[in-house]
Amino acid sequence: MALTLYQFPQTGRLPNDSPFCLKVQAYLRLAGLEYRCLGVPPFKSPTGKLPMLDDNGLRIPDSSAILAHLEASLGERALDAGLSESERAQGLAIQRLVEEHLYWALLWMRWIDPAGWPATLKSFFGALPPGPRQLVGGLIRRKLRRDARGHGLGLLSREQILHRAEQDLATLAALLGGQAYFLGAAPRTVDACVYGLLGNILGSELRTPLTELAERHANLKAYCARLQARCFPELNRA
Ligand SMILES: N[C@@H](CCC(=O)N[C@@H](CS)C(=O)NCC(=O)O)C(=O)O
Repeated sequence: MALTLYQFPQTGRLPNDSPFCLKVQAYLRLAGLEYRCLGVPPFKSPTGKLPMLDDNGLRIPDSSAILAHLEASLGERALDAGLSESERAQGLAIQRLVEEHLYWALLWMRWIDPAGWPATLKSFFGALPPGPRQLVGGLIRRKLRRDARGHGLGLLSREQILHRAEQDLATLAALLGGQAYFLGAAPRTVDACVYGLLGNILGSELRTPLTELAERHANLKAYCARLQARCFPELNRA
């Protein structure tokens, strides 16, 4: 397999500050697959979003489609091999909580919240001169504000969004309990999904109010550190 991951250019210490790009990298590391990364703008992907994987010329946009493709290629070595129907259902429910709800709270805190925006602008567009930085950053911010309203979470107040995120994080902490990973002793695809977002909440230099909310849960912090050490040991050495 010759795998190339198209993702946003790396801007901080994490392999990627995009939760969906970090998810795919975490999966590739957990599955022990060799890959290379290319930093590109999102319009390079047919969906206008990243990540996208190139597997020997076959281009696959969407992190979940990428994981499904790789799981099918791995057969018995797939991360989810041997899971029962009920475990797969639990994994999907957790994934949806993280990607279809908590993700939007992080997006809002980074991109829309006036308190978070200056740090986001600097982190993602700091390489641009001040004029283009404001222009390009502002255009993307406007699009993401529209997207967050379309999703629905972006129609709520800041306090309501924080409350929802607090509920999501407490739910994740309760579901994880004392287990090493969400479905037991071994990491599965759901853990790549959760780490993509939780790694961004807890491990990015781009701190938001969600960082403190997540830090209240010792088991989520330990889980994140466990996955980071397993997937990206180079970060622990840095
Ligand atoms: N369902 C997609 C979501 C990917 C996604 O939302 N990517 C974001 C970055 S985290 C993106 O490319 N946003 C660019 C945009 O919306 O313009 C997946 O799982 O890959």
